[in-house]
Amino acid sequence: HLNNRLRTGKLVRDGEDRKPVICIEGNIASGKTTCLEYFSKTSNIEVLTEPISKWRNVRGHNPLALMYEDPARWGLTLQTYIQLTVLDHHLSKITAPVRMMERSLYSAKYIFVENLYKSGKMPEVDYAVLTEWFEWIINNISIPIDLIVYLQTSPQKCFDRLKQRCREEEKVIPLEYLETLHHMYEDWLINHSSFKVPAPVLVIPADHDLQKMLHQFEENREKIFTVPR
Ligand code: DCP
Repeated sequence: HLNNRLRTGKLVRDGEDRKPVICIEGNIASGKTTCLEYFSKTSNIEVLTEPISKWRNVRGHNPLALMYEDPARWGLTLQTYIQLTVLDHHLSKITAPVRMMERSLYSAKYIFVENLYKSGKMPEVDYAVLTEWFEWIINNISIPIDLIVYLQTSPQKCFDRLKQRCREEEKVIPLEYLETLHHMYEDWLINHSSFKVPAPVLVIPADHDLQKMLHQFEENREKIFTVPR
């Protein structure tokens, strides 16, 4: 989709039209998919959910399961592939007046890759290679994001939901893993104490039951869709 260099020198999407892009961020099982589904049913927007099916099956392999089995061996494999599939989403042509997507290239790096490295589960050379890739991408390709909607949860709530949904690969996830990811999200999007935040952040408390969550999404509709560009 890339055929063009703008004045910034960065590659841009083919037929770049600068429609608003909203990224839904939050811990594992924070309810991102529910949020995307709600807005896809009630508005004229394009919704891109995470390509998790690809992460579970790339030419017959399951890098997501491998990563949970042995993060030190397979973390790089999974995260390289995630970076590719998420970049592909960022660069695909927007098919409605607004795009809403699950997570972003930024959280893949600033939360998941950083966590693997900082927790001693990713060798330094793997981290260095992923970081070189990430920095090349953000320095050379335009990845516009206009708003981050942060579904703010407690790690315990995510843990409960994780148990309920019972995804095979995720059975090994302990509460501590969700606590670490939570603190990394908070440092990034709330405390502004880790990495650059690429867009304004709207926080939605997301520990509530489904009915209350849908109500809150509706209450925030105006704020979400009148995002300035
Ligand atoms: N994952 C990962 N590294 C990333 C992104 C995701 O290891 N860079 C893993 C974490 C989960 C799985 O992929 O095991 C899916 O994660 P998400 O939280 O993105 O998707 P959910 O389905 O959990 O989101 P939600 O329940 O909020 O809809």
